[in-house]
Amino acid sequence: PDLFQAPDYYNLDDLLTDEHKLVRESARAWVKREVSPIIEEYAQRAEFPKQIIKGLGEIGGFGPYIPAEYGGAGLDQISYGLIMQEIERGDSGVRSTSSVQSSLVMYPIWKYGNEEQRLKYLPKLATGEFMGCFGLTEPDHGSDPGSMITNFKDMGDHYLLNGAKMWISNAPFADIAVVWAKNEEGRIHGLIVERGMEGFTTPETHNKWSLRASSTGELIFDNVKVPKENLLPNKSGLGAPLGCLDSARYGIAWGAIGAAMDCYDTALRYAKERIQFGKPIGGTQLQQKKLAEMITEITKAQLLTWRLGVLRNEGKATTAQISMAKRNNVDMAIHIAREARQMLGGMGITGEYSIMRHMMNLESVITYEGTHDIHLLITGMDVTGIPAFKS
Ligand code: TGC
Ligand code: FAD
Repeated sequence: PDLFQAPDYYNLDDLLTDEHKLVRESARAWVKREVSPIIEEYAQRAEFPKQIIKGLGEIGGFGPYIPAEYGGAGLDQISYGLIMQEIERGDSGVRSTSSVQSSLVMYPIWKYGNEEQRLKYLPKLATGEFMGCFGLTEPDHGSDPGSMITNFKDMGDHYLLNGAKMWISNAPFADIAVVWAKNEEGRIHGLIVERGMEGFTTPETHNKWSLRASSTGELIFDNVKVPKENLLPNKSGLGAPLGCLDSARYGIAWGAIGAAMDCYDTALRYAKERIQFGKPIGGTQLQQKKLAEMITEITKAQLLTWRLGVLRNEGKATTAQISMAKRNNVDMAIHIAREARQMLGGMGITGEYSIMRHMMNLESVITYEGTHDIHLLITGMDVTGIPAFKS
């Protein structure tokens, strides 16, 4: 059984409303019931468990902050964060599906789409009847998406889309893709591409050692005719996809805390029960150092993220503040996963425990949505005013 107990060392629950706690409890109970018992098997098989899609929608995992009139849960940013924390406590790959659907598919349709597009897609995305993916990264343009080459031409009654995207979460089974491409003037726009359009294929990426329970693929556009009404009309330029990333990265900052909490909780439990040299390993100074540092780092990350949530609720959080939290928390989680894995000795490398899966998953999380380096450079640019990544 899933025995997980969430640490709350600084009584952070006192900062939450009853609604926050209710939302978190329902997500936590669902993860214990529907995700934890099956996820290891799906990760080992490198398969996304599609049967959880409906439940993910029911706990607010798809569009938690999208208004109820479009089928979203209409929750605030703290509730959104808490849902991500609970889902990633189960598995980063499942949280990826939730992040992509919510912040990278529903968010741009809500913010940059017109009313017809919102009504056509958002309610079905909120329940999981439609699944979406987000195509920004290309084989030759990852950290620097502004240099993308995927493009579309105005053919009068439709657009003609050509190019390729790589490393796209949910691509192999998504019904729709929000694709970022340049027009003939080189301006970036978002287009909704639907499965079944001629010339559009989504081959799966195999042999990942990380995020194995998430399905990743390519998006290939070979003269795809996209109807004109599928262009997102209300924002263009690189700022449009970057605006979606703000929302997804914020969710990841919370999600990483969930993965770290699960590793800490598992290691603490094990350390109290595992006897070596006649006493629990948790009674040794070396293992206590690891546990004490873990709970300290989790608590710091919780405070950082809670404050960021308040700023987001007030509409005041900056991109650089979000970068700091994403970078700090994912790094924190990956360190905790590595230390926790060692605390379990040989048992730590097996699928009997969740730690090694979290550790491998976090290698993707520290890379996607802006690498660890890129977020440091965003902070560097923010404090100096000089972008170090540009020539
Ligand atoms: P830069 O010149 O800084 O900016 C270009 C234009 O965008 C504006 N802008 C923003 N607008 C809205 N929100 C933001 N957060 C914005 N940040 C910048 C900016 O004002 C400018 O506007 P304008 O009108 O002057 O044109 O752009 P740059 O090319 O120098 O790049 C900056 C950099 C490196 C920080 C950016 O490219 C970046 O963040 N790169 C990382 C790429 C990345 O994160 N890719 C993620 C792909 S999606 C993914 O990984 C999903 S994983 C699945 C899951 O979530 O689980
Ligand atoms: P590169 O940009 O080639 O970077 C390689 C290395 O160089 C990194 O260490 C990087 O930090 C470093 N580097 C780059 N530029 C600089 C610089 N100026 N200064 C110093 N160091 C630098 N993308 C999507 O669009 N949609 C998705 O759904 C999606 N899902 C993903 C799922 C998974 C499992 C993975 C692994 C990736 C996913 N991505 C997705 C892509 C992800 O966002 C990119 O992998 C990421 O942005 C990095 O791009 P890259 O892999 O091309 O690495």
